[in-house]
Amino acid sequence: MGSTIFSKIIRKEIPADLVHEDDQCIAFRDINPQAPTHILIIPRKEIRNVAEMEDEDAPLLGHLLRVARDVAKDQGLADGGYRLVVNNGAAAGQTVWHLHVHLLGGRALSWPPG
Ligand code: DGP
Repeated sequence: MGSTIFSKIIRKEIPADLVHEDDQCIAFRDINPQAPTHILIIPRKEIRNVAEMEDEDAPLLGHLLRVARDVAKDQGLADGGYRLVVNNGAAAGQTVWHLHVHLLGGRALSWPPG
């Protein structure tokens, strides 16, 4: 049994606005959006973050990027551009300890990030 809020979303114990679902991952809208489109892509497998992924997880993380590409296209972001963010660790702003890719788009995004 997973211990984070995202495990509860995966198990459908709490609701989320799902935009994609397959055997390896789900994608849903962030509850606190930082851009007009802000979607989280998360593996079903419980991996705390990139630092704690196993080498064998590399294809799974590649799958998350492939899904991010397809969701971005579905959301109409492919032409204008979008940003993918993976916060790793507290200093980077990670607050949920289940690996997730943020997909942000629909506005101009400045660089460098805060
Ligand atoms: P991070 O700071 O990188 O760990 O991002 C965690 C994100 O998760 C943050 O943007 C808010 C989002 N979030 C936290 N709890 C929930 C929830 O219950 N539902 C949804 N949809 N998003 C959540």
